[in-house]
Amino acid sequence: MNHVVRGAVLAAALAAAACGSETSSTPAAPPAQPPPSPPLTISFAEEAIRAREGDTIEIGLRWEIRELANPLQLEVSPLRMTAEADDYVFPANTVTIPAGSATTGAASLSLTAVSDRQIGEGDETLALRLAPPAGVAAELGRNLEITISEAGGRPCPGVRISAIPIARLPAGSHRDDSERFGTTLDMHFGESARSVRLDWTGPYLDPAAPCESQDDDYPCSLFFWPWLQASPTAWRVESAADGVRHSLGLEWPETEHTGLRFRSGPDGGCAGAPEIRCDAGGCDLLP
Ligand SMILES: [Ca+2]
Repeated sequence: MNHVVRGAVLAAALAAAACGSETSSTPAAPPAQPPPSPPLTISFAEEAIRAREGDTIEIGLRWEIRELANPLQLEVSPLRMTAEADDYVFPANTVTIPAGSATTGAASLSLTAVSDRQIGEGDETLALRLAPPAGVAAELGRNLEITISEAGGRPCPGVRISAIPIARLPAGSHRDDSERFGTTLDMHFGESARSVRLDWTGPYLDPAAPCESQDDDYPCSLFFWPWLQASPTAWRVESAADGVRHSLGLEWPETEHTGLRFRSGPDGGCAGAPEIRCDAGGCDLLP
């Protein structure tokens, strides 16, 4: 063995020794341990609830306690999505979870969807979130989503009315190119409302206003005063359970408001002169 070969054998032996030394000095990694379980698990009984304006709904909560030395106050906080603060009442938003070991429990809170004068709000949503005290480790369920649906209004006994949320109409949808809004009123007249009457509330062009028509097909001589600026776009009438149902589409200039006024006919049927008024902010029932 010449010195070159002898050097290579020595280097290989040293490398093998070094490798063997490293292997024998590194301890094997311990097996991965699962993370410790939180002392309790809390969740809502449901993931979503639908409520109608005027309804009071029950919010169910349930928990599983592994080991809890002291009772704790759990906060349930609302997260507004499209709903406003005055769309619901949520008076008690804390729950006391008792101390315990290897046990389960449940509780409930109530939330009321407010019935208001707006009759065309569409669906509104909020969520409820669980929030244990700071420093308490807990496994939390998903937020509870609550959808509040429009209940409409009752201007007279036996009359129900609701509207779809108003929408700006596409440009050029009206002959005079004015910016306009539109909605559809859904009205049900029960048997007890046979004598109720309706009047348009406007908007009407003021007879004293100067006529500005530049359209040869619609000269000022064709205008009749008062000139109603709101227009029905569709009107469907059909018999329904206990009465008649009207679906009335209407549109009006965006800077104005339009609507209907209810009143008694020959046989009475309506106290006062309640009014449905629609403007850029929506449709309201006025007493
Ligand atoms: Ca409403």
